[in-house]
Amino acid sequence: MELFMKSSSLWGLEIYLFCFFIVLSNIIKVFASHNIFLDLQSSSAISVKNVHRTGFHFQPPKNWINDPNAPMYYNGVYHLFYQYNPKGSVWGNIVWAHSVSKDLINWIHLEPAIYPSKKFDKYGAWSGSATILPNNKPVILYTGVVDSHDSQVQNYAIPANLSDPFLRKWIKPNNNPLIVPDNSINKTEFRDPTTAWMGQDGLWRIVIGSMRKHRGMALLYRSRDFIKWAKAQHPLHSSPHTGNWECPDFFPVSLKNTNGLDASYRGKNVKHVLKNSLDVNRFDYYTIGMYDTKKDRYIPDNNSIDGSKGLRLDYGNFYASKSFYDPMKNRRIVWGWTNESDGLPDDEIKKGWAGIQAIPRKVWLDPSGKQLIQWPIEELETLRKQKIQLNNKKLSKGEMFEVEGISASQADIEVSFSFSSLNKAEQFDPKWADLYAQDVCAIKGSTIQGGLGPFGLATLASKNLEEYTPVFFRVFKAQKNYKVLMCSNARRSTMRQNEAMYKPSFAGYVDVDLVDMKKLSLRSLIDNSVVESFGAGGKTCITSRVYPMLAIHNNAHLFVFNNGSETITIETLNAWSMDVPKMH
Ligand SMILES: *[C@@H]1O[C@H](CO)[C@@H](O)[C@H](O)[C@H]1NC(C)=O
Ligand SMILES: *[C@@H]1O[C@H](CO)[C@@H](O)[C@H](O)[C@H]1NC(C)=O
Ligand SMILES: *[C@@H]1O[C@H](CO)[C@@H](O)[C@H](O)[C@H]1NC(C)=O
Ligand SMILES: *[C@@H]1O[C@H](CO)[C@@H](O)[C@H](O)[C@H]1NC(C)=O
Ligand SMILES: *[C@H]1O[C@@H](CO)[C@H](O)[C@@H](O)[C@@H]1NC(C)=O
Repeated sequence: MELFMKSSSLWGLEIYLFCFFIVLSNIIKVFASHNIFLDLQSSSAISVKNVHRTGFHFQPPKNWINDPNAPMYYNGVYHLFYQYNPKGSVWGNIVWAHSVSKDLINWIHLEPAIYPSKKFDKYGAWSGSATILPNNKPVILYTGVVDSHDSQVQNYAIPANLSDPFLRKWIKPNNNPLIVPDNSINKTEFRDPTTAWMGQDGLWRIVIGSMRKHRGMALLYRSRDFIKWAKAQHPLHSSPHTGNWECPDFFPVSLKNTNGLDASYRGKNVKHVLKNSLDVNRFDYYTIGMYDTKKDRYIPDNNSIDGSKGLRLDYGNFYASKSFYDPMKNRRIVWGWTNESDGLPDDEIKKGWAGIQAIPRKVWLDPSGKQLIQWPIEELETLRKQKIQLNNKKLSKGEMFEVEGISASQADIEVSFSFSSLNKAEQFDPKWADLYAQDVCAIKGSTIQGGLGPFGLATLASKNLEEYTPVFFRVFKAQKNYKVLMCSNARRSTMRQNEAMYKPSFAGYVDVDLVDMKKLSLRSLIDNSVVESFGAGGKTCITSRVYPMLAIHNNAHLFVFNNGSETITIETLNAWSMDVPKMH
C-alpha cells in the first residue's frame, strides 16, 4: 500500500483511499511494478484515440506496458522487449512484447517473444536482460513465476533461428529453471536478472534483485557455462533499510570519455555503477563506486549513498530502467518506464493504453566522477521539423514570452540561460536540508517570486496559464555553497477535477558550479502528456506525466519566464516541432 503514502496532503490521501475502495474493492496487493486489479486485467480497450497519447515516445498501439526488458543490439537491429498486457490496459497477463528498430526511433512491433507456458513460468514471465555470448549468440535471462504465491525462479530463452534478422521466435529450453532460490532467499523477492559479465577467471556473473528483512540486495551468481549457476557467498552489494531492489543494473563507465563500455570490460580508468529500482518509493537510484574483482564486491564511493537519499537517474516518473551497450555507436543507452498518473484504473481502460518508455538516453560518467550524465540519443534529432531560434533576449522580473511558430504540444526545446551575478540568490532555509528537493519545490513553486530564479519554461500551458507545467531553476545561497534546484511541477498541470490525479512537484538539485560559469541550460522534450527535461546538459533529469484539458494539440502554448529579481539572459533558444516516428 505504499503507493498511496505519497499523496501530498492527508486530506488528499483520505479521498484517494476512499475512492479507491469504493470503486475497486478487489485490489489484492501492490506488487512488483504495479497494482493488481483482478477483475480488470482482461478488460480490452474500448478505443485508443486519446488526447494524451504521446507522439514520439515509445508505445505499442494499445494496452498496458511496464518495465523495458533485455534491450540489445544484434546484427544491425536494436531490440526492445517490455512487460505487456496483451488483453487490457491495467497490469495483468504479462508477456514479453517485442519490437525492433534500426535507429531506436522508428519501430516495428512483433509477436510477443516470451509468454507463460511452462511449469517454470506458468504464473508469469517477468523482467530480465540480454547477454550476447562471445560466439555472437544472444541469450535472455528472465524471472519466471511458478505458483500462485508468486514464487520466483530464473529462466533463459534463446532465439529459435539466428538467421532471422528480427529474431522473432524464442525458445525456452526444458532445462529451465536455471536458478531456484535457496533457503536463505525469500522466493517472492527474487527477480530481474542483469546482463551477465565475465570475470578474469572466465566465469560469468549476474546479479538478481532481492531483500532480506528490509535490506535490499544484489545477489551474485556465477557460472562457467551459463547453465549451471552457483550463488556467491556474499551479495555483490546490499544496504539496510532500502527494501526490495528491483531491476538492478550493474555496468562500467569510463573515466576518460563519454563512450560506453561492455559489461565485461576489464581495463583501467573505469568506475562502476549500480542502479536499483527501489520498490518502496518507486524511483531509480544509483551509486558510483569501485568493483573489487578479487572480492567480487562493489563498494560505492564515500560520497555516493545507497537508498532514497542517493542519486536518481530521474527525479520524476521513471522506473525499472535498464541499460545496454551499443557496439554500433560505442555508447551505453538507458531505457526507463514512465507510468500513467491520471487516476484510477477506469481512466486507463477508457484510454485503452497505459505506460510509455522514456526517450532512450545515452549515459556516461560526469568528469567529476560523482554522477552520471544522460542525454537523449542523437537519433531523436531526426524527428525535428520546423525550427525557431533566438539569441540574447533579456527577461526581467515577472516577464514571460511565448515561443511561437512551433507545435507546443510536441516539441524539443533547448535553452541556455545566463545571469550576471549570484548576489540575489535567496537564502536556503537550513530546515530544508532534510527535505527532498520535491518538497522544497512544493514550498517554492514558480509563482513564488524569488531572487535568482525561478526562471525556465512553462510547458503544455493554456493561453492564460490556467494550466501549465513549469520546468525551472531556482538558485539558493546555503551556508557553504549555492544550491541549484530544478523543478518540474505538475501541480497546475490540469484543471481536471480528479482526486486520484497525481500531480507531484518533482525536483532535484543540480550539481553545478555557478561561481565560475553563470549559466544554466535546460532541454525539454514535450510530448502531449510527457515533459522530459534535462538540466545542465543532463546532470539532472526529470520526467513528468501531465494531463491538460485546455493545453492540448494546437491549444498548447510554450513560454519562457522569469519570476526572480535578477535579470536573466536567454543566450540561445532553439526549439523544434517534433514529428511522429513510424511505430507499427
Ligand atoms: C530462419 O530464418 C531465415 C531468414 O529469415 C529463413 O530463410 C529460414 O527459413 C529460417 N529457418 C527456419 C528453420 O525457419
Ligand atoms: C518475503 O517477502 C514477502 C513480500 O515482500 C513478505 O510479505 C514476506 O513476509 C517475506 N517472507 C519472509 C520470510 O521474510
Ligand atoms: C571512505 O571511507 C572509509 C571508511 O570511513 C575509509 O576507510 C576510506 O579511506 C574512505 N575512502 C576514501 C576514498 O575517502
Ligand atoms: C510568476 O509569478 C506570478 C506572481 O505570483 C504568477 O502570477 C505567475 O503565474 C508566475 N509565472 C509562472 C510561469 O509561474
Ligand atoms: C506511477 O503512478 C503514480 C500515481 O499513481 C504512483 O504514485 C507511482 O508510484 C507510479 N510509479 C511506478 C513506478 O509504479
